[in-house]
Amino acid sequence: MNLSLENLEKQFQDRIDAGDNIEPKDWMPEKYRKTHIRQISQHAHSEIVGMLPEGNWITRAPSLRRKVALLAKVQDEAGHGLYLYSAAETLGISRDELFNQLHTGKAKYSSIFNYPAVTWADMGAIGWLVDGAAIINQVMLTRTSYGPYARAMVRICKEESFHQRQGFEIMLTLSKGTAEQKEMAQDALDRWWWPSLMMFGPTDAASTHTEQSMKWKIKRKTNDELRQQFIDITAPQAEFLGLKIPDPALQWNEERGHYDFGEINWDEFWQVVKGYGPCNKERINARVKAWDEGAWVREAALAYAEKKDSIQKAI
Ligand code: FAQ
Repeated sequence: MNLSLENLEKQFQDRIDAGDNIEPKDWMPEKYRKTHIRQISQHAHSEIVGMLPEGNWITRAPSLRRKVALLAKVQDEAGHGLYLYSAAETLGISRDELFNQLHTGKAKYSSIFNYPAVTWADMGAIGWLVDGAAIINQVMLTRTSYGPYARAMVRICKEESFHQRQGFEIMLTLSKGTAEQKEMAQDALDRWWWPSLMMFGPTDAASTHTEQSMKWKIKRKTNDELRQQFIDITAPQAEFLGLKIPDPALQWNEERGHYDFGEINWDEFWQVVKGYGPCNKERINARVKAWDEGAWVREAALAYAEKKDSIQKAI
């Protein structure tokens, strides 16, 4: 058997090309493992940090029904974070290290969560646009080549579609409400539209990882393809709501069979990614505070596990 690195890499690529899932104990190139740790952990951190803008509105939801739905959604996001941290751990990195990377700024999380949620309509816009964008990306990831990540995505996508609908329903209620409510919905769309498009990452030309990630079927579609898909689905929904997407260049292009759209402000995107967005500091401080204040819970859980283990051994 030829176990040279070159041959192992070729066999690995053959498996990917044949559509095999890669499982935790399978041989994999170090870069494949690292790319997955980076992407899955960025995704997990996004879910956990993503709880903050909405968590802020649970106590101020306008009715019991809205409160219950929002609470369930935010709890789902915690669950998504946990599946994803578990998937990342199968690649040989500890949960403590993953959190440490988030708290020290070594690991990224989605740019979108560095924007503030200032009105109730933002709960609608986040569900409709942010979860809507997340689903487009994540449906693709149900077919990603790493088994634990792909399987986590199947369940996450089911929950995300409930999230998207609860957001759309908030927008629908507001846009059919009083003039003031409709104005709130429009204002939320104005503020969340462009950051939602940025969630898909830089253009394909500026993306550092897309080419290799497509070869390894980590990604099945490029950033630009997914962004276009999101715009094509969302533009008619805005029309249905009677709201105007804040892009004068947005227009259906019969020839391309897609919507044309205006230039994204990439300077803003990179500023937010580098830590200079409106809420970056606030978000990280909130996560570090939660980690510090939760130390006693981790210690108690550990002490309980050790005690249980020693009783088990003594029997
Ligand atoms: N924000 O070469 P690429 C959610 C970084 S979940 C920050 O194109 P890649 C649920 C990228 O890391 C939302 N950084 O990278 C929810 C790389 O930097 P690095 C999260 C970004 O990985 C809803 C550099 O730019 N979803 O919302 C962003 O091939 C509501 C070059 O970029 C996922 O994480 C960004 N937007 O493609 C929760 C999905 N974009 O690491 C609560 C999984 C790019 O080399 C409420 N991730 N960067 O230092 C992916 O599919 C991919 O990682 C992409 C980026 C598509 C995000």
